[in-house]
Amino acid sequence: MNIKASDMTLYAVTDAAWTGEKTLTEQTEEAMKGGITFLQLREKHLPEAAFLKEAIEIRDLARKYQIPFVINDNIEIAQKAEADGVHVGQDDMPVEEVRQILGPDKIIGVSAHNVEEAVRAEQGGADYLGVGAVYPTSTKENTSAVSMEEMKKICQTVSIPVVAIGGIKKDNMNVLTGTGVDGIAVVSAIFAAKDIRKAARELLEAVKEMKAE
Ligand code: TZP
Ligand code: MG
Repeated sequence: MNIKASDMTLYAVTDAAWTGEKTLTEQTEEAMKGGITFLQLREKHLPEAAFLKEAIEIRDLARKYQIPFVINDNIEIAQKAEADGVHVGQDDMPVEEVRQILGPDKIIGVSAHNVEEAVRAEQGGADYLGVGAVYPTSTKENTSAVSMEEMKKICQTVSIPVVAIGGIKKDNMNVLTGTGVDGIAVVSAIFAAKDIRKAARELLEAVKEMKAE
């Protein structure tokens, strides 16, 4: 499915590790009110039934706020919850297979770390790419750094939207200026914030400025 590059502006990835007083669904709604433009549900620890329940709840929110919504890795949950699509990494099911299962109308995002992976993903039917890590991050284990030179090359080479990920905050995203990325994907910069709505709003402003530079 063709997605709008503008949907990539502020891409939020959930992390249940940060849920304290508020539930993940409440946190997610706050992020939507703050202006996120895309949402990925990334849930690594829940048993299937609980995962599905959560996915359905968040799908309903995503529809209410009209935000594209994908599920990390789990194609079955994505189908059962009627999500808009899935996001897969290099070690997950190949994008061609995912496309065969989901058909042309669903969104498929792929993580890429270099031009070769980016081109392969695009040729295989990916709708957008997540590229990183821009900075080291404690949110995900075993990430390796992508240089901004490589980021720029990827953006110049593929024609699908590219979103940068990994350790990105309001005050350090300037490194992406001029790379051609369509937006940023963040976990902790939104979900670890005390005021999630405000954090999302400020990030959105900062990305728009960065893209305009
Ligand atoms: N993929 C590459 S880095 C990363 C993922 C899921 C984690 C990004 O989290 P944060 O908290 O925005 O650094
Ligand atoms: Mg994965």
